[in-house]
Amino acid sequence: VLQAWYMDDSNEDQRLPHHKEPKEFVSLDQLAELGVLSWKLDADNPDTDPELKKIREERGYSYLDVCEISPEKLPNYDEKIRSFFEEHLHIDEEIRYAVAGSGYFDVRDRNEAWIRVWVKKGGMIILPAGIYHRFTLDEGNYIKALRFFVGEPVWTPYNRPHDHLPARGEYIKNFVEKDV
Ligand code: KMT
Ligand code: NI
Repeated sequence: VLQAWYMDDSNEDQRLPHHKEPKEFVSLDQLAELGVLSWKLDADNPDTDPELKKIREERGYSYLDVCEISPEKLPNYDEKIRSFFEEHLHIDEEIRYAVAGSGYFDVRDRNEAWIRVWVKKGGMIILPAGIYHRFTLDEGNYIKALRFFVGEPVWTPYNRPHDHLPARGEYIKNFVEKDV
């Protein structure tokens, strides 16, 4: 449901796994040290799932919508796919919960190496404000994700470099410079 690994540096198809040789996996605890939180939830019952309800209440995720990525369902599909894969940050958390399909959320570690996080059905991920990241579909070419937000959603991506933003400074202070 949730797996993470360091990426190779080949420029091949972004939808391929891009494992290093040999594979180098990253634990969910290591992700948490970068501020990336994740849960495995019951994706067949998101409406009644007490665990999801608790996460939403504790973190104040009042807003919810559904984002389905497929050529049929997403307007401007090709352009969106391209822009999701541009390295960027947000000034708020990016919260996604895969209820069908799967995809890769790539995040930068402390040393700027790419970690690929494979989120499959039942996987929920929170990227902290200010982390540089990108998204791509995998070879399955489909994801249906719930998107959450605290209050009115703002999805603005700030493509790298946007290091002067307060959210970036906060992220660095909390997760890059901190000894863990
Ligand atoms: C984003 O912000 O990158 C997206 O919404 C795409 C991933 S959501 C499945
Ligand atoms: Ni994003």
